[in-house]
Amino acid sequence: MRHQRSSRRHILRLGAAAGGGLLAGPNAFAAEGPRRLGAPLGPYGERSPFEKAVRYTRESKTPETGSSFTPIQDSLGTITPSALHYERHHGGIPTIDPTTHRLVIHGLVGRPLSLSMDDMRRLPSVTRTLVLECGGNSAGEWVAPGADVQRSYGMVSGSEWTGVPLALLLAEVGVRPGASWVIAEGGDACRMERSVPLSKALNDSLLAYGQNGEAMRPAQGYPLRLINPGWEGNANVKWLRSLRVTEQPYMARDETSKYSDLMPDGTARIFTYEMEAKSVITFPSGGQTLPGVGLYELTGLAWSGRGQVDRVEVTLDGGQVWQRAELQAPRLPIALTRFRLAWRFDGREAIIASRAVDETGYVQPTREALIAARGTNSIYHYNGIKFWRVRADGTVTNVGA
Ligand SMILES: Nc1nc2c(c(=O)[nH]1)N[C@H]1C(S)=C(S)[C@@H](COP(=O)(O)O)O[C@H]1N2
Ligand SMILES: [Mo]
Repeated sequence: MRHQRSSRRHILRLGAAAGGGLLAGPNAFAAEGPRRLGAPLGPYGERSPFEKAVRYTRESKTPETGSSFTPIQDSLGTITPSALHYERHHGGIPTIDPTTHRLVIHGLVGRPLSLSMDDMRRLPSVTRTLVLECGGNSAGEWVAPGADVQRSYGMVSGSEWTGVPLALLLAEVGVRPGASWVIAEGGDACRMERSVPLSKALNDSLLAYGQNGEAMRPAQGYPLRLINPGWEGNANVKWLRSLRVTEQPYMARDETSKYSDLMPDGTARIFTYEMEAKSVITFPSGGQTLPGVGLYELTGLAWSGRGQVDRVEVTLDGGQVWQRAELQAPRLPIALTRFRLAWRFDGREAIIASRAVDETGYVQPTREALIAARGTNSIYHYNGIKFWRVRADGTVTNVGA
């Protein structure tokens, strides 16, 4: 497969392709007036007032229980600004004073602990860049492909998280023989609880307090949240107040009636924590319009809960020919991975899609293959290949709705 790059040929033809609009003439700076002094300095930064990208929030009669969606069509690179991280809460965003907040670690342990945030911050920490995706992201695609990438794929974000490895604290409290689960409980009104196998807790679970270089936002779980790398968003309990070491899973609401996957034969898969490889083209995507023929960057995001994205392949002809996109380096495991492909739109309809392959060799399935395996009642863990139609007039719609 040929690795297509932005070649010199593309660049040389750019001015001509854009109808001369990019050619700088002798009066290129004519509209520039005299320069005035700018605004003074400020204590906490704001983005430019010209920038308008916002989270989309579905209207709800119970606004405390809702979701908001990251504008991934406007995202650049691989880090989601904390202010645009998607949100999913089941009981509103609690206001927690970090000076009084405590994390209690108890149950089948030798020495139960109650830790303050100062205690947490004192301990050896690690930082990891990770993708976080709601298990219900793209749930609508099971039924009908969505028309807009933010609304159908925006419950995914990428952050740099800083915190204390859970393994370190489990060593401090001394896990007793027979223990095999850790039950995490949040401090919000819904009393969110999830069961985490001890093997995961000892492997890479993180008790995070930092996000993108500062304390995490209230919506993300301030002052402390559990991060389970690669696992469905729901298993990343926010506003963490208690960890109970047990012999058995808790069989909590959010791992039985919710966040379990109903299969075609009427059985349900439970504890399907891992998010499998997925990708989506964010430009061009539904609702956007290409202003004309010429050179564009086709781009999107790929990720896998199992490790690195090995490659992303893009089709421009509805899935007959696939070519490799360029992947942004470094490719971090379990992190958003941006892919890019220089693409010349020639004014003919193009049916485009991306397909991610992760380091385990897992290939993102087609929607048809996914539905053949899981039916259409699963709700969670949709990761089918997403097709967009770029029409001759440059408008972009979803395919198959
Ligand atoms: N305590 C608590 N933790 C929670 C939730 C919640 O409502 N309460 N929502 C979960 C769900 S369903 C998801 S997808 C993620 C969302 O995290 P975010 O809001 O930081 O994106 O948090 C999870 N952790
Ligand atoms: Mo979720």
